Amino acid sequence: MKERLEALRSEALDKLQTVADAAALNDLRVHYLGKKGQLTEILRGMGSLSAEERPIIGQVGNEVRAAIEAVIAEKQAGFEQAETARRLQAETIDVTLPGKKSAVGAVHPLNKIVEEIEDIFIGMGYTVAEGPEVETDFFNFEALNLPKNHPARDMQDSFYITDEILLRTQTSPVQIRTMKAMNGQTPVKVICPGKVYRRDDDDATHSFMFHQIEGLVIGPNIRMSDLKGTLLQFVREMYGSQMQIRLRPSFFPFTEPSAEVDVTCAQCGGSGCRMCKHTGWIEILGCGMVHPKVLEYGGYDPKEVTGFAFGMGVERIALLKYGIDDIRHFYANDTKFLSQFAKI
Ligand code: 2NL
Repeated sequence: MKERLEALRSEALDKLQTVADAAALNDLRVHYLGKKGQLTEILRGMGSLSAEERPIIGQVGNEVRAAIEAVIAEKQAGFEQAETARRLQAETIDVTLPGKKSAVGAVHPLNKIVEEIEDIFIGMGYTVAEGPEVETDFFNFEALNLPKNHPARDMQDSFYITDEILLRTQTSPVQIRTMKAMNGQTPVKVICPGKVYRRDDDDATHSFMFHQIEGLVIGPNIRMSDLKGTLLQFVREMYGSQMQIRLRPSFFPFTEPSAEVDVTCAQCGGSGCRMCKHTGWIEILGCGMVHPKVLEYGGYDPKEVTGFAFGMGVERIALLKYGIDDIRHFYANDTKFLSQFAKI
C-alpha cells in the first residue's frame, strides 16, 4: 500500500510539472485529491490493515496529500501571477495619447440677448417676472383692453386650446398677473421675458414661436418723459453711448398714447444705408402709457397712479445686433451657426 501511495505521488508530481493551465490543474486536483479521487481510493483499503500498520500508512497518505497540495498551490500561484501579468499588459493605457475633446455648449444667442437686456433693467431697479405660456383669454386679451371680437385677437392669429385657453401671444399677461399680485401697491417695475406664439407662416422674419421682453412701470406721476428717459438709457447701454432714439406715434389697444421707437442705425451711424433703408433709423420696440382700463384690470385706480409699458421682439434685436438675415437660423440647432456666438 505504501508503494501504491508513493507511485501515486510520483505520477501526480510528474503530471503537475507539465500542467498547462488553471483548468487542467483543477482537473488534476480532483483526479488525485478529490472525494472520489485516487488518494481516497487507495486509502479506502486501510480497513484491512493491522493496527500497527494503520498509523504508518495513514501518515504516508498525509505526506503524499501534503506533497501534491504543495505543488498544486505553487502551480496555482504561478498561473495567477501569469494571468495578472497578462491583464496588466492587455489593459495598459498610454497616458501620453491625446484625449478626446468633449464639445462644450454655450448660451444660445437669443438667451444671451435676453440676459443682457435683463441685466440692463436690473441695473435700473427692475425685477424679472415669468409666467405661464398657456394662458386664459382673460389674462392674454380681456385684461389688455382687447375685448371679444377685437380684430387683433382673431382666432386665425392665435393657438387656441379651448374657447377660453390659448398659447400666450405676448408676455403682457405676466405683467397683468404681477399687477394683481401687487394688490394695488406701488411702485411696479418689472420686465417679463419669454416665449410667445402666433399662427404665422414661418419665413425669414416670422415664426409661430418667438421671444419677447416687455417692461412695465406703475407709480404716482409716472410720465411719458420717464418712459423716454428709460428707453434712451437702455438703448445707450445696449448699443453704445452715442445712440439716439426717436418716438413715432402709433397705436396699441393696451397703451394710450402709444409710440414706436427707432434707434440710430448702428450700421451707418445715422447717415443712411441699405440696412436702415436710407432713413438712418431702425425700429426696435413699441411702447406707451398704460391704458386706464388696463390699470383697472390690474387692480389700480387710474386716478391715483399712471404707468408706462414697452415691448420688444428678442429675435429682431438679435438679427440687428449680429447682422443675421433669417430668424429660422435661431431654431435650426445647427451647431455651425450656434458655435459662432460662443466667443462673442
Ligand atoms: C411690440 C409692442 C408693447 C406693451 C407691449 C403692455 C403691457 C401691459 C400694459 C400695457 Cl401689462 N402695455 N405692453 C405696450 C406697448 C407695446 O409691445 O411691438 N412688441 C413686440
